[in-house]
Amino acid sequence: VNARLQRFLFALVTLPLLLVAAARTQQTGPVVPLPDPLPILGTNEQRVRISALKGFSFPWALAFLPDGDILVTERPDNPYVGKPGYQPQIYALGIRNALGLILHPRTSELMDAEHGPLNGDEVNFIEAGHNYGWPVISYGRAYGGNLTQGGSGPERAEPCAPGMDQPFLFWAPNIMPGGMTYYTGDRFPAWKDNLFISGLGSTQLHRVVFNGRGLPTRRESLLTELKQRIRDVRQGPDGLLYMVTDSADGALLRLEPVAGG
Ligand SMILES: [Ca+2]
Repeated sequence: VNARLQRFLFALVTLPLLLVAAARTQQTGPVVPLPDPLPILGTNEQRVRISALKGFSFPWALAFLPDGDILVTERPDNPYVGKPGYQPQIYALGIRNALGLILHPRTSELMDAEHGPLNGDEVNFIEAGHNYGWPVISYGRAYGGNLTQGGSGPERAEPCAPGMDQPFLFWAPNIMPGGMTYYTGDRFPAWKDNLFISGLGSTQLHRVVFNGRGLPTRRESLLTELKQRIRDVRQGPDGLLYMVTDSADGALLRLEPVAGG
């Protein structure tokens, strides 16, 4: 374990809030408390490798996305514990660069918002032992425009394969998701139980509306006039929405309903 990683882990043990801030500068994902209660950390940090975690014992579980393609924890009930050919830390497979990672506030289900290549951004409900497809299948294509080739596209031209989960939501063109929040507050009654995803390259706050059975029915791009990369969106204890923009002159934004509007 290199010194950098040790410092990283020490910070995680002692200063979880600072970790979130520090992690953002390393382009890592958010820390999400699990119900059991164990923290889970998503990251696309290439330099934090699973192999670097061997021999390190944690008082709680971690989840890493070392190359943006798998999610791992050290929970003893992980689905791949004892299975030949699999690292026991693996929780789910086939996840690509998940910058958004939350627990659904009503069901405690783990959800990710992840970047596809050229198109194919996704939101998934992450279940233990499931495979979410990358790099085999995707609704995106290679950055050069080819469906599969070029090293950046999926392996298969068709976007589905046996044993691999379809995304709950996908986008073309991409919204380039940052953070995500499922709104349960009372300050925006029309937005209750909507999903909000911050858009980085798409410079928007993306809203997803669901029907009574939780199926997506409508999508809307908000705040596009700001022309700001929005790094994360959260619901505050006051029921308002807070966002941080992603730039050298970044700002913390609070979204409030207009009186009488
Ligand atoms: Ca997928």
